[in-house]
Amino acid sequence: MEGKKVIFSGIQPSGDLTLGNYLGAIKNWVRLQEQYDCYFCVVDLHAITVRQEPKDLRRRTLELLSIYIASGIDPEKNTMFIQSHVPQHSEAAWLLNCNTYMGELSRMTQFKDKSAKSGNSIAAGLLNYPVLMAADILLYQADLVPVGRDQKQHLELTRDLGERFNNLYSPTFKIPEAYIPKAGAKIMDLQEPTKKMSKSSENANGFILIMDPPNVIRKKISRAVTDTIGVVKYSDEQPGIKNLINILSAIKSISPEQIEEQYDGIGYAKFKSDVADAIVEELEPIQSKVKQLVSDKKYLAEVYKQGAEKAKYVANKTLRKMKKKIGFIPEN
Ligand code: ATP
Ligand code: LTN
Repeated sequence: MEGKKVIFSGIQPSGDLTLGNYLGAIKNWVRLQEQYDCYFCVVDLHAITVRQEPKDLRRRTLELLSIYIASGIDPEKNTMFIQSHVPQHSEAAWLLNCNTYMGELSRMTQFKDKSAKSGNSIAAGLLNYPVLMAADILLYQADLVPVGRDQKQHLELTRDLGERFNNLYSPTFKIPEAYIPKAGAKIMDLQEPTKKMSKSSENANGFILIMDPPNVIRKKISRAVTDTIGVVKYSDEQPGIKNLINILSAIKSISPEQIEEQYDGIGYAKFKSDVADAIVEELEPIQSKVKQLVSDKKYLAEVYKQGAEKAKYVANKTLRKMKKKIGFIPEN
């Protein structure tokens, strides 16, 4: 592991995962695991910024870990863990919070969107959440953070907070870069292709879940909104088709231009059925592995315990430095 650059990323166990989460994040993690020292976290502390039913949170946390493993992230080579098992994240978040401005948090697009949906009782955690995300990343001295495009703004804040601390005290944190994939960076809603595909969307036809059965995937793709132009072209005037091209491009690792060429003169029905086949082919083996893994609680426990042990060691090293520099008396 020594000498390898460090990657940190995480997903919240706050709902069922979509094809957007898979193509924007997980699929790239699988690619990156060979070259980097990777930490992949199930960020359960983030999930409680919105109300969670305890039994659903428990089930989803283990299902998410199973999805990581089933997608091809090797527990032997990577550190996979559950955020709440490593209390250093919460502690570092508090320290960073004291150097974060209300203004910069209330400007975050995701906060504005999500708080608008929360009515009058907006949890303070929803505002503070990007500080916890910064703590996640900075504690591991991460070089790269592979995420979808919607997280770019949070990454910029992470960099600002890291630099601020480094300047205020002395160099403590590595300043991380976002790693945003070319093809799957922003998968759009199938019914409203100008909106991000999101698990919290009201119309289930707008998203594909990683665990959707093949017939459901085929139905959702065949109903995906397109246009009346009739050519498979990668253009902003055809957001529905552009989204389907992005999906195919991310799954098959071929460029949008190649897809345009391949479907020159071919109609939407055939194109859609090929996109659906590609998704099914990609997700089916993952689904069967997830089903196996979720019932193997003992194995999952081995993975997350081992992961937390390694994560705690690394996180604690950074946290100790932070506390010392701030002026706290070391315990020993
Ligand atoms: P919600 O959709 O409920 O707002 P979310 O899916 O954005 O939540 P997470 O589950 O934490 O939040 O996202 C995990 C990762 O998936 C992040 O890296 C995020 O950028 C990525 N991601 C989420 N949606 C998409 C999408 N539609 N396209 C590409 N990447 C996405
Ligand atoms: N905020 C992210 C999830 C997240 C994350 C992280 C991603 C929490 N901590 C650290 C990368 C690195 C989101 O997608 N909602």
